Amino acid sequence: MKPHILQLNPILVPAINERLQALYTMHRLFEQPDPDNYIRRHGALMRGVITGGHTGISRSLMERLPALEVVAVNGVGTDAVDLAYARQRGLPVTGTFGALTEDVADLALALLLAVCRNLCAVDRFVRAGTWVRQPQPSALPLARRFSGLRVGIVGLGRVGRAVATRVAAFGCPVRYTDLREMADVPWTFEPQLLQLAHDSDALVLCAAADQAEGIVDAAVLDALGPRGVLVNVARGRLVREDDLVQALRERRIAGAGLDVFVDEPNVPPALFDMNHVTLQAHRASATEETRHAMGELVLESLAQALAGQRPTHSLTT
Ligand code: 8YV
Repeated sequence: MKPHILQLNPILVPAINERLQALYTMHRLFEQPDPDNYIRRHGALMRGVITGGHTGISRSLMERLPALEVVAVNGVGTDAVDLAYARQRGLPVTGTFGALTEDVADLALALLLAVCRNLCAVDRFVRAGTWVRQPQPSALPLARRFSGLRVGIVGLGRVGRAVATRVAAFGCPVRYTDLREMADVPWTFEPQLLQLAHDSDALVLCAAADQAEGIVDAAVLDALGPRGVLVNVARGRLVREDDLVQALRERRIAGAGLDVFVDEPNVPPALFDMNHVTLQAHRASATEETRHAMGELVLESLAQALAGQRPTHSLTT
């Protein structure tokens, strides 16, 4: 009999879905009209869970899955999984570590360039026919040069390092903050986020959110200042969103490029009218290449755990 796997989020790569279907009896909870009732009826069968980084899995759901042997996160963020409970139960929680680094860093760079060069606002200006109606050069404000800006990286993990490498190629001096200084990188460590913001033209958030909720608040935004740009490709809740909206509204920072939000898919409506903000829909890892590689790691983790081995990418066992 094929093992039963509970899937909390869709996977958008057909080849991965085909292999999941061939190997397992898949239960796609996101397609169920009454998920609670579905778990009541089938929860006892589930030996594995596949979930997204942002979705994770609650302790209460894990408690309703008594046969559970593995939680495979199709992502790198495990902040939405109760890791302490998983450890206590001896459950491996796996991630797709390393698979999405390049694409997330690429999107951070795209957002830096988009905000500095007003890419999306100017695109809207052209599409709306405004250029024809207002052909004078003064109809658009001058943009900001990105090359050479001082970039501060918050969280120098795999993604932070990949962002640092990219912006260094644009001639940007790089500083970073993290829980500790890293001896193997050429960039300058700054232990205080407030000081890093003060010394940066652009702050790029690449940190795990587990112990860093709300670290970017009004004081940090004011330290970044009216010429400063904030980019977030990590988690919305690293930022106090109300403080960010207010700082943008009052032009206390110059702009923001945001892929993640506190309450996705809900984005503060105040941001919709701001031309100095570029918005994405949590898309940093959403390329064919990365999602394929992530799917392979999910398949590998399930296979290892269900064969009684410790999954290579387990965080908890
Ligand atoms: C994905 C993410 O959007 O890796 C993460 O933690 O948030 C993203 O890469 C998500 O996990 C896809 O399911």
